Order: sequence, then C-alpha cells, then structure tokens
Amino acid sequence: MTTRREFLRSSGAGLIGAALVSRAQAASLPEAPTRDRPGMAPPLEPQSGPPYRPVLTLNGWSLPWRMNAGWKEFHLVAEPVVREIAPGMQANLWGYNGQSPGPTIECVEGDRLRIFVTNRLPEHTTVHWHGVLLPNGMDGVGGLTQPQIPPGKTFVYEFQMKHSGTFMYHPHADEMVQMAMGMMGAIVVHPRNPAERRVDRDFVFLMNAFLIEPGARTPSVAEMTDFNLWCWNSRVFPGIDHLPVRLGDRVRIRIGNLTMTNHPIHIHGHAFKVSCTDGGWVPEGARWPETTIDMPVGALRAIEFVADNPGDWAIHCHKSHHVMNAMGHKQPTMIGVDHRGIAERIARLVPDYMAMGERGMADMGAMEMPLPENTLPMMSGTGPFGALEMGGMFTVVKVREGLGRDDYKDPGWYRHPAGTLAYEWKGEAPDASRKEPGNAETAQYRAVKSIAGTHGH
Ligand SMILES: [Cu+2]
Repeated sequence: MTTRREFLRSSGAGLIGAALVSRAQAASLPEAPTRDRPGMAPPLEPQSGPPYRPVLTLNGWSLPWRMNAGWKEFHLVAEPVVREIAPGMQANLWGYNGQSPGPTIECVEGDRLRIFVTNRLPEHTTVHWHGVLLPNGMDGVGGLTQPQIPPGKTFVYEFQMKHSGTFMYHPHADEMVQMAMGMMGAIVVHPRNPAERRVDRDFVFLMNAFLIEPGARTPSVAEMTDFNLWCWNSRVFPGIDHLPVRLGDRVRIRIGNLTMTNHPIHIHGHAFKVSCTDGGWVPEGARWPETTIDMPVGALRAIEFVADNPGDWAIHCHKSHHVMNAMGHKQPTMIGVDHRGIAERIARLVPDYMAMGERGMADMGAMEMPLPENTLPMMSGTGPFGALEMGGMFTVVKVREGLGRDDYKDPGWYRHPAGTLAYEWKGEAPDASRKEPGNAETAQYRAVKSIAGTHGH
C-alpha cells in the first residue's frame, strides 16, 4: 500500500506544496510545538523533504518543521520549563519548547535549515550548534559571532547541513547558568542516501547533571563537581525510558555529554563499536570492540551493535556514584561496625540519626526512609527479582524475539529459558571460619545523619 507521504514524495506533490507557501506565511514564524509529557515520543516520520529512518529520543521527541521554498524551518523557544526528573520529583529548569532537554532536531545531509529562536527567558541567550560546520556568523557565540538574543526577541539561524552525524545545540551565553538549568538538545543529521549507515533502531540522549537540594526544585547553578542528579535527558533511573530492541536488530545509541565530568558508559551482554563522534563517522577499519566507552565532556559518541543476545541488559555509567540519586558523601564506612545499643543513645543527641551501612548499603534500596517532599530516594527501582538499588544514569536495553519492526512498546521483563538463570546452591553450608569483623569497643562512631540533612554527591 502506498501511504500518502510516499505518494507525495514520488509524485513531487510535496515539492509543489512547499513552493506554494504564501508570502504571508513565509514572513510568519513557524509554529513552535511544545511537549510536556516525559515519556519517549514515537519516531517522527518525515512528512516532507528527503526520506530517512528517524531516531528515538529517550524521554523526549523530535521537533516538527515546515518546508518553505526549499528551507526546513524549525522554531525553538527558549523558556523556563517544569521537568519531571523521575516520578515523585519535579524540577524548575530552563529548556526549549516545553522540555529540558529541548526537542531533537532531525534533518538530512544537504538540507538547508532556517531555525527561528525565540527567547522567553528572563535573560539573553544564543544557540550554538555544537559540531556543525557552518558560517562563522551562525555559530551562536554571544558577543563573538552575534549579539545576544534579548528576552522577548527572535533571531534566525540559516545554514546548510553539510555532513551527516550526531551533534547538539546549547546556549553560548551565560553558559554556567543556562546549561546548569538544562538548556540543550540533540541534532541528528541523516545521510542523504537512506541506505547508507542504516540501522534498525536509532536512539539518542544527552547526559546532564543537576544539584537540587533535597526538598528544593531549582538547581544550584554555581556547583561545579558535587551534583546529586546524574541524568540522561534530565531524567534519572527509574524515570529513564527502557530501550526495546528486536532480536537481531542493528542498534545505534547516540550519546552526548554536557555534564562537567566524563562518564564511562557500559553495556551488558553485547560488545559495541563507536561508529560516530561529533567530528564525523569513524571509518570501519578504525573501530574496535568495547563494552565501556569513556564519554569526554562536551563530546558525542554513537555506539553500534547487533542485538543478538535476548534479555534485559543494563546500560549505565560505570562510576558507581552516578547510578544513585541524592545522598551525602561524608559518611564514614560503617561496614563491620556493630551499632547495637548505640543508635538509640546517639538519637537522643541527633534526632534524625540513622544507623546505616553496617552490612553495606544495599538496605537503602528497599528501605522506606523519610524524605523531604519532591526528593528521590538514593537508590530505587524494582525489577522482576526485587529492588534494583539504582538511580541516576541507568536503564535497560530489552532485547526480545518477535517484536514488531517499529514496535517500541515496553515488552515487560525478560522470561529466562530453563537452565539460564543463576540459582541458589542448597548443599550443606561449611563452618564459618572467618573472624567476626568489627568491635563495638574499638570502632569509632560518628553521627551519620539521614540523607535529608545532607546534599551532594
Ligand atoms: Cu557517570
């Protein structure tokens, strides 16, 4: 069956339609669609211009455009937004078109782009097109290549996308504040020939980080290192979308890093190769297999693999503090310390004292701790076998047989075939020969306050 879109494309009617845009319309601003739902939008199939296989933005969407006499016109609106970081926590951020990050801009190599940027922030801004090779005056560095865009004004950027690849946009104006508030978005430029570099599933997200004090809603913008929310697209686990993948699919995941530290991104059950950076495509012969790739600050990497191993595979940052949410850093390690009788005595002096960590911190995942309003637990999420004890930069690639080609619905948890699941050994236990660790007389005690009273990470 021929769809209307294919008909338009093959008949050239789309082109005629574009040419018929009236002068009044040409002079008008294109619509600026907004979205506030935090889940992944379905792929945006191109309604005009050259064909391509669209990407999926984790917890995000792609920005629709209009064709105008051969130009693809987009409209970005820089504005304050409310973003759900994960169910149970909302943040006052700055973003574009209703969300932080802003929508992904998708286009095709060779496309001519006209991007209208309206500033609804309380201060001036600009947009820099990170990695895109364009005329100097379109580079968006406030003060250097253009005047700042004052509040209430709209500027226009016009350039041709000369190269396919993975890029991003963000302000180059009061960057410390504007990026710390969540202003950024991804740019995906598809090859002109849709058969080139084709994959079956193409995902994209940006990494960002916030410091939001427990109980607060607005990020502390002066923070440089001690963040407590390590996000993918301004979301933390368990709020990050899963990546449903059909068994045998070739998968690409494009990742950008706009935090202020590197993130070693690790995937389970598969080895991948880096196929693209923000500098362009990596030649086949220069790629090598990895299961972890360290993502530098201010850079993008696209990883590719064939999903040949069914299951629920973790994908996460390998810095263990980046897979948890707000907590204090200053706790002494209490493993092996016997708290018995001590907690009650300390609690008389420090009312919110909690004995924690004497058997490790895993209990925190299941513990119902009193938290200030609008604060996420340090570790949370539930899997098919119980508490997942994760937060931050963590989600699951769900590789399944029998998914539809473009089916992105959550297939549920993996059902392990018989004989493929770790199991308990039920023989007779040997005598415990290890020495009892810890000793109440010699251990040094310090008051450990609950996470409610501490910040940082
Ligand atoms: Cu990390």
